[in-house]
Amino acid sequence: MTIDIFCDVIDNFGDAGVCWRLASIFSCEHGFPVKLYINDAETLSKITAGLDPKKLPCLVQGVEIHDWKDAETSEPSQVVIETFGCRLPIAFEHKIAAARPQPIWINLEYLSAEDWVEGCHSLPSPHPSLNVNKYYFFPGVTKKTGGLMIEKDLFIRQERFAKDRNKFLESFNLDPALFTVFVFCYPGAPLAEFYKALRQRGKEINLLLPKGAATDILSKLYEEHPSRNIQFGVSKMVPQSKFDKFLWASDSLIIRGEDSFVRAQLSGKPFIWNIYPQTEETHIKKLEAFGERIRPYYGESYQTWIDMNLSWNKSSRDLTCCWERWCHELPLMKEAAQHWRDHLVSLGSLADNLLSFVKSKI
Ligand code: TRH
Repeated sequence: MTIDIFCDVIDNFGDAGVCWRLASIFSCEHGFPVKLYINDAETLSKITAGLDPKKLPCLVQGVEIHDWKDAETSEPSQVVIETFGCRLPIAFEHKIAAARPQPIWINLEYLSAEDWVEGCHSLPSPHPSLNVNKYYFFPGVTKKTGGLMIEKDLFIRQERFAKDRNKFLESFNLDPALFTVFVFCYPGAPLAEFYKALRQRGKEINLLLPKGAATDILSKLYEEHPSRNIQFGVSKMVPQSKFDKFLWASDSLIIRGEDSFVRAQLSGKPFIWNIYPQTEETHIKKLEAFGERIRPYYGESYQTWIDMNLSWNKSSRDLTCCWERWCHELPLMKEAAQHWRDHLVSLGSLADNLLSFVKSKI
């Protein structure tokens, strides 16, 4: 089965991150020939080892990476995956409609825990002018969605990493005996409030941070208000295959967007989601919808989880107070995070669910 994946990078790393993860799973785990058409290989190169964005097309980890414009002169594969409604080149759409057997055309949507997703998942959408259907496939956290991307060896790799954790943290000059928080968030997050909360709590803590705008803001806060109880460990950006190590090494996670949000859930660690900001507080509705999904798994610690997460995504919560409760209830939330992970595993991996769906249409 040959597969085309189309990626239109809007901003940040998540569009490229989700597409690269899917392409890698199809190529490495299933051995399918995969072509990834992308409009911004420069961004992809920041999270992928061995990709020179100036030398396309190229083969990286079994994936054939093309500039988006190559699609104008290419024939469609048996499966075409449009991601996040990125709209394919018109000429390519016509080729899909004309090809026999007709390719299966999928639109892989953004992750959302909102109720409406279940009603739309896997539905066909007839093309307005061509004789072809596009099927909407939704990642999700319930049985009536496509589930989440989970590599087959993910948990074995996480277990193996445990013995290397201390050395990993020491490589960032962090004391592995201290409570460690991984921070990968947007620069607009309440970083000054967070830093104040850490100083007020006064307990020794490691902050593990990838280079970026949010880390620059926190570093500046540290320079202005040095604090002996806070240790900074700053890392350069690493290939996506190594990103999970940040999560596995830490005791609490602050993550963002979509792909790191998923990886945090799969790590089984307590996490705070700095959701991608949207107009009219649409992102708050998404956060609260996700909260309702995890509520049964978090039980009495749910209120602490949602208050902490709301404090990171809107100003109506006292972050210092939420942080105190968060640290106090960490053991409860760690247990809940692991129950939630078990639930996600029970849904099956998105790649397998997508392949089963495709086979049902052939
Ligand atoms: O970078 P993001 O904010 O991407 C966002 C989201 O995808 C959002 O849904 C989308 O609408 C918006 O972009 C346009 O966050 P996300 O989704 O966590 O993607 C980050 C990716 O970068 C993820 O795959 C992990 C990867 N990464 C690395 O591989 N190495 C690194 O060192 C770091 C820091 C990240």
